[in-house]
Amino acid sequence: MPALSLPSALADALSTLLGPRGLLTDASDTDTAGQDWRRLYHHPPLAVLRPADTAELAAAVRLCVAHGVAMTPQGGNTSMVGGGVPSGPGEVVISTARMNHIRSVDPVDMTMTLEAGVTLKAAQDAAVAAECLLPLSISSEGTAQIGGVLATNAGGNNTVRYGNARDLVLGLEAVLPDGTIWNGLRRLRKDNTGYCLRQLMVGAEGTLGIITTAVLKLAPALRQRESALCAVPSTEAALALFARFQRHDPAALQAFEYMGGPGMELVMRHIPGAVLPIAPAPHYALVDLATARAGSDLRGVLETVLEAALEDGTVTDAAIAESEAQRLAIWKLREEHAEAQKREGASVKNDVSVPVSRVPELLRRGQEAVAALIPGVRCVAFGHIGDGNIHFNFEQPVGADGAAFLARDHEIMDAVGEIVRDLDGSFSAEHGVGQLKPYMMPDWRGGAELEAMRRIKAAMDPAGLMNPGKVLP
Ligand code: FAD
Ligand code: 2HG
Ligand code: ZN
Repeated sequence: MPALSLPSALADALSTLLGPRGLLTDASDTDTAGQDWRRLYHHPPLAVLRPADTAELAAAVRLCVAHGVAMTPQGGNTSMVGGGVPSGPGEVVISTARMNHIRSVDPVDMTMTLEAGVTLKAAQDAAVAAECLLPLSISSEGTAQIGGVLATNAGGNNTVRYGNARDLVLGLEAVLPDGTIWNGLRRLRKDNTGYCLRQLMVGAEGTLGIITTAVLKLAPALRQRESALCAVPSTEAALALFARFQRHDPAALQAFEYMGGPGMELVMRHIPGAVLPIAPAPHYALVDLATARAGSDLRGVLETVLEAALEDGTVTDAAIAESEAQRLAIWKLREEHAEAQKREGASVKNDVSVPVSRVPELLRRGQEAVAALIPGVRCVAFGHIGDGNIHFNFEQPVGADGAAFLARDHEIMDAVGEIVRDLDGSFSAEHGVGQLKPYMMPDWRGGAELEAMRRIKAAMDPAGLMNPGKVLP
């Protein structure tokens, strides 16, 4: 039976170690820390630990281990799968919020070294100030922290060009589940020295330890950027447009995003200031071109491809951003999809990926399957179509009971999952497994793969106190 309050000896030791700013036990603080972004889970922790640095964090972990208290690492708490909140009572949350220093940005090495609690937006801004680019972009970047972004191997809008978070990590420092500090803060492009611990920590969702500092790889600053919002008649047409840009100038593509009509309607209904620059359409593609080269004719590339597509009906309407403000306004329509969907009511999310060419079939078959299960369900599909990653979400029928709809989440996820499997895809593309999807692991990653994961977990966290109830069933 887990404790309902911090054991007093542990409370005293943590209080001495962390001080009043580093140990929060008020109900309002623990309540917030126990609630996930989607409001699917709510287990207030016994306390929120907010260490100021790696040494404090490691000492706090050692104290928790000595008292047998489970720990949930938490960054910005934007997980879509309940990863950053406890999976039950009796845990503590270890927050990296105070470990938020950017230690250095090096435009020669093209790296930045920063602590886990730096928000992704602050990290991007620091890179820009040094005339570089941190090429990771997600809608939650103002809140999500580097530790959380790495722990989930976040993807987002620029994966199509630069890869996922994993591809940007050169070095890491982490506190292992027993409180040992592992310093792997190297910034080498080549370093083949045994098992790659940093890549094991990336994507482990905090089950193998807590990332405290990272060295990230930077890209050259962008000199020019062009964006367009296009109406397309079908998902096949969206893919055809993607293929044309790839053929015409693959190096220019920075992002290629898909939005269905219903999701866009929700954005227009719920997001103040959202303006659709073209007539409403059944499907939309957002094209983003960018270059670090001087004197490139990006606008020419955009116009050439769009003109041909408009001529043969691949695109039915398009708005090209004429200023940075217009560019941001177009992107806002895409970035606010998650928030608009939340405001509309209860939704079941499927963060799935399939080979890019199979996206239209996925969307067609998936919609049919879920509509047959729940008449009146609303399909809100959008996402990173250039990576084959669709947020294949379903909103409760109008007027339906939200809780009753959410109670059928496994039915919906499994109906979609069956089709995803048939198309050689994945049930978890970029958001991770968290506490929402461990039940799917035996079916999808069973046998040797899951067994190897269990052995790694047991070797690194024999007491099972680091983020229990996440990833592994
Ligand atoms: P948290 O939510 O705090 O934690 C996430 C996981 O990482 C948890 O398992 C937690 O225990 C662990 N963790 C946190 N910090 C550490 C650490 N220092 N060391 C070890 N483990 C740690 N994801 C995408 O991939 N692409 C998107 O485009 C995208 N868009 C989003 C948009 C919105 C509006 C929202 C709410 C979420 C979005 N996400 C997206 C999901 C989310 O995964 C990302 O926001 C981000 O990667 C999580 O960062 P965080 O700091 O909030 O982590
Ligand atoms: C995005 O791409 C995020 O906007 C959130 O990954 C997706 O709400 C979602 O399902
Ligand atoms: Zn996404």
